[in-house]
Amino acid sequence: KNMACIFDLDGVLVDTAVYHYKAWKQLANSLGFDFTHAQNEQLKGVNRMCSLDMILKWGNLDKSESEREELASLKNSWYVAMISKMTIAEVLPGSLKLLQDLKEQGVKTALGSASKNSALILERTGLVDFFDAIVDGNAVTSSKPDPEVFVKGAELLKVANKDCVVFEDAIAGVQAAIAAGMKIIGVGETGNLPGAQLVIKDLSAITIEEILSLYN
Ligand code: G16
Ligand code: MG
Repeated sequence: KNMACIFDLDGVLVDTAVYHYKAWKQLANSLGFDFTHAQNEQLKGVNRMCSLDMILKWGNLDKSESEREELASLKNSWYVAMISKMTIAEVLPGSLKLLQDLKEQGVKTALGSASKNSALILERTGLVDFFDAIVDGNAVTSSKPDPEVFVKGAELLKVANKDCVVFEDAIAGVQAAIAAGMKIIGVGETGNLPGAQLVIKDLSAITIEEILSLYN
């Protein structure tokens, strides 16, 4: 079957969500406020500038365009310092095995990430060679929940949208995959990701057979 698997990066393949959280929290604190864990959930999958805008709103702060650019690049410098030290140990359970199995069985794969730092993360963790196509924050103009990132992946793989399965940990990402007309396997806590066909704890909890059975 001409189908494909499209993987989100942060929170699905690698454990970088914790670094985003630390860096955004440090930025908010430096501006004199804080935000909750529940608020942080809303930032997942959302691109850098949109995340900053949400955070500034929570802190009731109004900033000019140039101040916003500065704050975003400050957060990014802290984040990049953290991910520069990442190792293969931060690849989430089951990710490597599933990517290996998919490659062995000739199932096409794409990365569908909002991050502009995906190249560094894939290089640090040794995952880059498992993807037939890479679509990240540098390749799109609209952020999840817009479907652009996944639609571009399907186009590059030459697979119909309806024959793509998206693996996502974020609400915004699940919404993007729904808008693209794709199937969704949620990664994380059940109940957190309405709209997913299936929610698993991590990628060790799924096999290729189970992925293919979504089509029956
Ligand atoms: C990720 C994260 C988001 C982050 C975004 C942009 O997306 O989940 O929290 O804001 O990328 O990242 P960067 O600042 O590195 O460009 P995904 O889609 O991989 O989960
Ligand atoms: Mg994610």
